[in-house]
Amino acid sequence: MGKDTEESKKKTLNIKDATICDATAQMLRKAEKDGVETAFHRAASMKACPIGADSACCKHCSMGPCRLNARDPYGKVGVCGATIDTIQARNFARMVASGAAAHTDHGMSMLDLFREVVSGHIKDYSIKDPIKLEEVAASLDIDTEDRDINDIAMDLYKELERTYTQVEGEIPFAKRVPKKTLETWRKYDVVPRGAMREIMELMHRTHMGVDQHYENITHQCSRTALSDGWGGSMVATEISDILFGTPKPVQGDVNMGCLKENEVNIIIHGHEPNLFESVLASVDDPNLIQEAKDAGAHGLNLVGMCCSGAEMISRHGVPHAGNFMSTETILVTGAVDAMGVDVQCIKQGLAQVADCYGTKLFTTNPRCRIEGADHIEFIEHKPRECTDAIVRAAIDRFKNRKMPIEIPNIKNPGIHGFSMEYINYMLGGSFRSSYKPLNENIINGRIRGVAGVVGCTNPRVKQDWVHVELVKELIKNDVLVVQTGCSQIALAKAGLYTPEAAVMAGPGLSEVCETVGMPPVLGLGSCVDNSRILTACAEMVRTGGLGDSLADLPVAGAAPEWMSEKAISIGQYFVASGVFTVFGVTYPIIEETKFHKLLFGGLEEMGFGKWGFTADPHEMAQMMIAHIDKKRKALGIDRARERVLMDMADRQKLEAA
Ligand code: NFS
Ligand code: SF4
Repeated sequence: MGKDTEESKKKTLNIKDATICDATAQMLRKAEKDGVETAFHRAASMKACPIGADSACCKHCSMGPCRLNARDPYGKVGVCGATIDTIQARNFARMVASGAAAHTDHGMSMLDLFREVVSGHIKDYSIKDPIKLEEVAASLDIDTEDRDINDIAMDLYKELERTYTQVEGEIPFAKRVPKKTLETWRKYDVVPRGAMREIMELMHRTHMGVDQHYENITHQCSRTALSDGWGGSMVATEISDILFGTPKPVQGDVNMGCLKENEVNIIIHGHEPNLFESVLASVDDPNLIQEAKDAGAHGLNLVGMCCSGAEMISRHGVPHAGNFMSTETILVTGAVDAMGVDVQCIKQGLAQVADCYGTKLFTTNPRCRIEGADHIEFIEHKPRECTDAIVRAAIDRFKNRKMPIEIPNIKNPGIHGFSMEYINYMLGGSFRSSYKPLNENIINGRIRGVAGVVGCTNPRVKQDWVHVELVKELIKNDVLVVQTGCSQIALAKAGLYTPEAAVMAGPGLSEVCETVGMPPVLGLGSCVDNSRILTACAEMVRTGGLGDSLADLPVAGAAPEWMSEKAISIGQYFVASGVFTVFGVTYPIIEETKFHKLLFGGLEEMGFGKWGFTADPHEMAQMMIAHIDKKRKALGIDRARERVLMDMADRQKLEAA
């Protein structure tokens, strides 16, 4: 009986309001027929805790947990006397610490791998992009002239290790930060030392009875977040490029139609590219292909999801089946023979769904095990042991498929794989490879500004809808959009990753796209590749004509469907770098409190960027465009845009006549 009442309390999911992804919707309908529950269903039946949503509670000690009132935030304080601003700032800080820890731990793993490859202990990987190695080394003042590539690499390793372990001094990539931005950071003492130190200090300061001034906590939030953006994440990107190749535009398919009924389907979902690279080697192995054929399959089909998938489509054109909110639903196809996961954004709910459909679910990283999933440890010194075993398990499951299979027949082709280096080359051409043409097009107004639209999907909002509406509105207004992670996949599914999508852009942006042959939306890869946006912005400042600091640039950022603590760390490092950053879904701080005012305005007055919030994509676009226009005006380039649009209108009239 208890179960019945529980069941009857469950709100039914309205699939039409849950997602605009047709494949996901089709699988949600099938899941309901099959009696299978997903995060969509759980979100519908579980209301978010209203006190937690406002960040109005503290459980940092056992005198509490203390609960304040969001409607009267200054009406009371915690048992220790902590005010609402302290409590919110500490909660926010812990999100930053956790998010930054995730990215920097990932980056540190990449760096460990790099060391082992360079020292010859790991033979399965090698330096794929020596040019990038030299460029990164040179950017850190490491001598590259007439030196052995391995010596340069070892020096680079030692230098980059400071990103994590350094106790005093500035992290290596602080050298990439424009001078005026760095001056602001130094003034407020937020230049990161090493990430480990910053995260440790932030955890210390947010302990009961330590830092109880929201402004002081916020500065340590900035320092920790910057150790992610210009530290851990940037190292992850640069090292992955050096080891696995710097992305260049490549054609790739997205969506669930990438699964193939007559092949052994293997999905890799997570964040670290090394696992994926080795599975790629496994599925290319003639012996394993033969084993698949012997089992009656036409071949092995490797497909990515989430961030490591976004990285693999960018680097190799490996097909991508969907973003975060589709990881459970894709198992409902019954066609996934094995799913291998490593770290981050792996729902525990996967185990249950995998079990329902007989999909073999494997964890591979010592940091992440899931009850009910099998664990095959991925050991970098012998990676193929793990990845071959995953492939064999998939073949075995293929042979014994019991479930009826239903694969949504939807596949969206597009061009992925833009990098800071390629944007350089693409716009400048091989002879004058530089950011000058980008800056010129911004100065003359064809491109109004640049927006980074990134981050997760979240079952509290209609999947993909906020991303897609926002990006369409931005490009219509001549804002060039760069993307990463699950947002990139949302727009690729909506068809915006083709050069033909340029017709959806405003007259100025579409002219640039047509001249260069690029889509109006550029995918840069995974969430750690947000660091590519920082590097590109720094390059725009260095190239000249758009101000002296990152805060001067006509750029803005958004994570319209965010859900993870990593997103908060990313948001804070963009804000601390000088960028106006808008989040959707919800914002975990009570409006009109002092801490809120600091994040949403006070920081900007100090020379940083600021936060913004709205759940509405159209309003979000207008906020970002207004900010871009404000920056254009401050740079004195607002008139140029009016002129160029007028010229274009004249020309169009002439053409029409
Ligand atoms: Ni970013 Fe990637 Fe996706 Fe969000 Fe998760 S996969 S690191 S956190 S959900 S974009
Ligand atoms: Fe309450 Fe203060 Fe303890 Fe937090 S730290 S639970 S506000 S007494």
